[in-house]
Amino acid sequence: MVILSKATSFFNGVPLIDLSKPDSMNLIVKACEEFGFFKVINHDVPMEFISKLESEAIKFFSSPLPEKLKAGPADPFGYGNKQIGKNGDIGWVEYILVSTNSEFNYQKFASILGVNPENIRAAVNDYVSAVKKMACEILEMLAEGLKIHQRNVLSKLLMDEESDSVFRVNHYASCSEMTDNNSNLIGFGEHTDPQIISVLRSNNTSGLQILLKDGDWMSVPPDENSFFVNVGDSLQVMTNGRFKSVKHRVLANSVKSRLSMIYFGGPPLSEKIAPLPSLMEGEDSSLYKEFTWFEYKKSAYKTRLADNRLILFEKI
Ligand code: GA4
Repeated sequence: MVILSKATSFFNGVPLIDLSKPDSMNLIVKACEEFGFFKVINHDVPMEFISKLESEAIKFFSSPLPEKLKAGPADPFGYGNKQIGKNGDIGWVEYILVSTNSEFNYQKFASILGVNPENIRAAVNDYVSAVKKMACEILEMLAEGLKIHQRNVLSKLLMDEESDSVFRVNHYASCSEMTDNNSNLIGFGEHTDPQIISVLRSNNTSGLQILLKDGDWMSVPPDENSFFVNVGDSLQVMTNGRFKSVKHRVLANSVKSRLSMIYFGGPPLSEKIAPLPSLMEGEDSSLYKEFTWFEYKKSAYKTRLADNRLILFEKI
C-alpha cells in the first residue's frame, strides 16, 4: 500500500482534493504521480447541470430497446449496448458516446419516441462546458505544480476549438439475475484512457475500481456530489512517465443500477504528444517515440480494451 505524506487526505484510500483549499496544487501533483487518480470536492460545477443531464439520461435509457437501438450502433459515436469498441470487448453496460465538438451526433436520437434530441444536446453542452472548465483549472494547477512557466500548456489543448474530446454516459443495469452471490459481472473491462484527462461523476451506486501499484484492485466508494479524475495515456507521455495513466474497470452491481458520465479531455488530432520540453531539462530523454494524437487514436482503436496501448510507442 502506498503511503503519502501527512498532508494528503484520503477518502477510503482515494486521494481527496478539496479545490477550495490553497494546498491542492501540490496534492494533485502527488496524487497523479502515485495513483493517477483522485477525488475532487468543492468543485463549482452547478448541481442543476448534473441533475438535468442525469434525468435526460434516465429518460433515454428507460426507452424500449428497439427505440434506443435507432441511435446505434456506436461507430464509435451513438448508442452502444454490451459491445465496447469494435474488437470484441463485451460488458454489462449500455451507453451513449458523443463527440463534444460536433452537433452531428444528435441526429441519431431524432427518431426515438419520447426523446427530444435537442434536450439531450443542451444538457450535454451545459454539463460538458462546466466540467471542462474544472478540468482546465486542474490542468493549470498541475502545470504550475510541475513548475512549468506556461500555465496553460495543457489546458489550452482542451480549450482549442479542434480539441478531440468525447463524452460518454454509461448505464449499468442491476445484474441480479445474471450472477450468483460469489461472482462479479464485468460492466466495463479494465483499461486506461487514451486522452489527457478524464472526469467522472456517477450516482451513488458502487462499481468503479482502480488498479494499485501493488496489483490489487481498490473499490472506489461512489459519491454523487464529487468528481473522480484520472490521468490518461497522453498525460503520462507529456510528463515522460512521471504521471501514470491508471488502469480502471467497473463491476456491475447486483442490487442497484449505476449511471456514470465521463468527460474525456483530448488534444486536437494534429497535436504532437511528447514530453513537455520544460520537464526535460538536464539528462532526461523521452521514453516515447514521437506521435500525433491522430496516430495514437488510430492505433488505440485497433486494440482490445485491456491492452497496453502505449507499449507500441515506447522507445526500446
Ligand atoms: C476507453 C476510454 C473511452 O471510453 C473511449 C473508449 C473507446 C470506445 O469505447 O470507443 C475504446 C477505449 C476507450 C480504448 C480502446 C478502444 C477505443 C474502445 C476500445 C476497445 C471512448 C476512448 O477514447 O478509448
